[in-house]
Amino acid sequence: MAGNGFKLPKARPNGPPFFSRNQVAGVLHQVAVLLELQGANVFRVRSYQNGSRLLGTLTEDLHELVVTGRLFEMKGIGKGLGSALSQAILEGEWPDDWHRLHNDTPHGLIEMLGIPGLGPKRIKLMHTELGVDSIAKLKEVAEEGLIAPMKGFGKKTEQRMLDGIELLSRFRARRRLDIGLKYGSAFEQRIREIPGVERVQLAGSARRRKETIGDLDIVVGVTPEQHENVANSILALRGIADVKGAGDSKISLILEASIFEDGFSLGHLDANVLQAIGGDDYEQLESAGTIDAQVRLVPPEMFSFTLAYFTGSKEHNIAMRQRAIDRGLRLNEFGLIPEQKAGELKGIEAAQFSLHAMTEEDIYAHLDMQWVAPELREDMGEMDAGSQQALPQLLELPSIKGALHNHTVVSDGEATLEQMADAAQSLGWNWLGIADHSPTLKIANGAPADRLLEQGQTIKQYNQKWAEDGVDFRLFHGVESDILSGGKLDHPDEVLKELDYVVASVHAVTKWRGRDENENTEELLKVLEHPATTIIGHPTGRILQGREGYEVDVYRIIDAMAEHIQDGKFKAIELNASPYRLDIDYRLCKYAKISGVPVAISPDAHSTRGLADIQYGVMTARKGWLDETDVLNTMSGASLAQQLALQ
Ligand code: DGT
Ligand code: CA
Ligand code: ZN
Repeated sequence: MAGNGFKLPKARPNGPPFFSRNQVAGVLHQVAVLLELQGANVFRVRSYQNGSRLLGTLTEDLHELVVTGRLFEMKGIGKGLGSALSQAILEGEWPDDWHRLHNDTPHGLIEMLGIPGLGPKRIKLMHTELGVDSIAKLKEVAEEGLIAPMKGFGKKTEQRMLDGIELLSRFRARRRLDIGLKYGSAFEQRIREIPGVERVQLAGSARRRKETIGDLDIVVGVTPEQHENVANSILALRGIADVKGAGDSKISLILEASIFEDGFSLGHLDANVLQAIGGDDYEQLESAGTIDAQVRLVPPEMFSFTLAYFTGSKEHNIAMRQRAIDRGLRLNEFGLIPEQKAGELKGIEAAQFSLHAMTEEDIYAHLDMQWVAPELREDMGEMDAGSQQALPQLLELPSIKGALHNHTVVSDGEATLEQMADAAQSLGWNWLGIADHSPTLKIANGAPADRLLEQGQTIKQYNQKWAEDGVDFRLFHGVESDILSGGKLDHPDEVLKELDYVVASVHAVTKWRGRDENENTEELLKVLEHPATTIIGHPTGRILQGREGYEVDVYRIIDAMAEHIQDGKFKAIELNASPYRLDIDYRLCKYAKISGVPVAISPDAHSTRGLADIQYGVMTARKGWLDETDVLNTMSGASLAQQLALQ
């Protein structure tokens, strides 16, 4: 998190200039913060802050300014600062007292800067008055109520700090899949551009599309001659906040948001989600966040073995290794080695006897197996299926023809009906479902019945027009109905019967979290009984890194859906594709599949851009073993219309 990049940058080897303007501006900002943490005189602090701001907005070349001496003529750059900067730019040396400032500041104080809304001034105060020198200590004194009585702090500030600590700890541990993939693909792309790199591939949990990522694992294939060059080039890539270790074949790094050329942005967030995930502090945390990356450099002939090993999961690897042992083979990150030939040799030494595998398919084939898609490598049945050539033909993004749960300006969406329909058509979809929020959900501007019905009329007109013009596109009209007390829907039956479908969702999460699993499940079963209910939306209510869902037995919900389907009804379970939710979980997808209950992948889009979240739904569906026939999103508009008419 913030704080990792808090150190003086190393001079680039081929200066002058030894530092870029951005680096110098960053250092001045750090010095100002460190001085503040030490309680230095405000004028001194301000001079560094001003210097940093000045450099940040400079239009002239800094090196040029130093060489010509014009730097000293600039307003706001005093003699002392001017000489320090000249020395840095021309000789690659930062002043000794800046080094000292870094060394003398307790690391814990710098770490505390990562807590949203907490600045150096307050940290300094708490340090002097309460001896707070780490996040752990801050938590302790805040919980004891010692912060609130301090002048200028108060109860609210104290609580905000506790919330901030909690939020920070969640973001430190893991990052969401979408964020992990953003960093992972940006980093992979940069490595790919380095001359001498033969192969590069993201491995680990990101490749397996887990819902959250601990750290990124990247495998690079490079010849021994190019090894050193490539390793050095990787270390020089932008976006690296810190190097934790650089050995012969492994580099451990911390990546930060400066890896993204166009900056880091999150896009529109649904109010419910934002609230659960930390409100306005969330965006600050997410963009100040970092992610660890482990890079392995291996010779090209070893690449597939290393890739397979670091793709994991650990459980899948163990099962694979056992299968190899049964065939007299030793499987590891270096190769697939006949025990007989390897004898006493260990590790990389033994790899000279490895069977050849230029692709992962080759490795699996050596073990008499079908190639297992990375998403399935969780030791959840893929070993058996793979050895019986019975793995599913996993769903792919281009097979998606539409999605049912999306919002417009009629409730809390950003885009109009027309804009959403256009966006769906540009994605190549044949249909789109609109399910705006129902009246009870005030936070999401839930629409009253008359506005909902009016929306239905507009949809009918568009559908008619498309049909007349021979355009293969249609809109379905639904609602995302809140589930009210007693398992009731949020509109009277005569309104509901005008709709093509209903997504029934829980939003009163606090209340639902206060009840037990059985009560919650019973209520969902009740909603499901209503003939208008088609889909249960985000069935567990979890927000990844935000909050746990309410307790609910989704297995029973799926069982009940299966029964309704046998009675000739049409019901589906939602896989909410928002990367904040991924709800239901991939583990439950497989259960829906074997129960014959269709999965509705829902981007839950609140803007045209939001439709693209379908990709995370497809990833999760694949991880849950789903093929084209298991999801309703691959149906043609005509057959979906037929099914919905069964309701
Ligand atoms: P993460 O980073 O927590 O999201 O999850 P992974 O799966 O990326 O795990 P990570 O980064 O600790 O290690 C990457 C892969 O390396 C892991 O999926 C399997 C492999 N691996 C790591 N440690 C072991 C181990 O002790 N035994 C085996 N068989 N494989 C391991
Ligand atoms: Ca990992
Ligand atoms: Zn919802």
